[in-house]
Amino acid sequence: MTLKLYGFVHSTCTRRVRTALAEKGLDVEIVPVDLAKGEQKTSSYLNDLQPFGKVPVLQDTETGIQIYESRAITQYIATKYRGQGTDLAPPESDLKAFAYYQQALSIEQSYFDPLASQIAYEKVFKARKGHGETDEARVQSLFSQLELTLEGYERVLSKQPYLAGQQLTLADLAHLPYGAFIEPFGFTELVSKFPHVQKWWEGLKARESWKKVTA
Ligand SMILES: N[C@@H](CCC(=O)N[C@@H](CS)C(=O)NCC(=O)O)C(=O)O
Repeated sequence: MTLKLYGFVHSTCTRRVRTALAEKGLDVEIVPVDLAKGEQKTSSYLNDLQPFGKVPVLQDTETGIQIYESRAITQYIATKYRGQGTDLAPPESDLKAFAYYQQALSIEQSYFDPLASQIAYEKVFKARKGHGETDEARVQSLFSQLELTLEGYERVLSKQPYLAGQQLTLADLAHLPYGAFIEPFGFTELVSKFPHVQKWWEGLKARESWKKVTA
């Protein structure tokens, strides 16, 4: 198989990549990396695959390219397979669309991911890593900050269906793994306060790609 993905199938970042692959209708060989056993911290993994000891990593035997960071991987997939499956990112040559796409990518990484991933850490990963109990006051504070963030999303999404404009892009899909992860801890309720955000969110979750990844 042309594409090999080192990852842990249920990990949020691996799911981000698998969603983009599914949108493109691409098959991938998953090479399991057992995070619980610390396989991502072995010296061969750190030296040969991912210097920071994280998943996922994509190897493309056709181009010889090996790349890590889930968002960079999805951009690579969107660019290499432009014209196949869902178009996930505008080209640089479309100056306006590209500018708004970069803006949307930055929104997700700056305002959404830090809060959602910290909630996931407090509620699940903290205990799993032996770092202690959930700090519920911190979770509440993170959710309050996320509410202010979603107010911004509501302003954007009341004017256009997707974060970058009229078309779905990787910037929208990038929200799925952590958004779905924190749904049971209060995200579903929070989203329901914002009609345009809710429509956008439900639309993302209903995509065949996401259903495939979470099946
Ligand atoms: N920014 C990176 C984050 C990678 C990351 O944090 N991966 C997690 C799984 S979602 C991981 O490998 N955790 C294992 C560890 O930190 O030891 C990306 O998007 O790929």
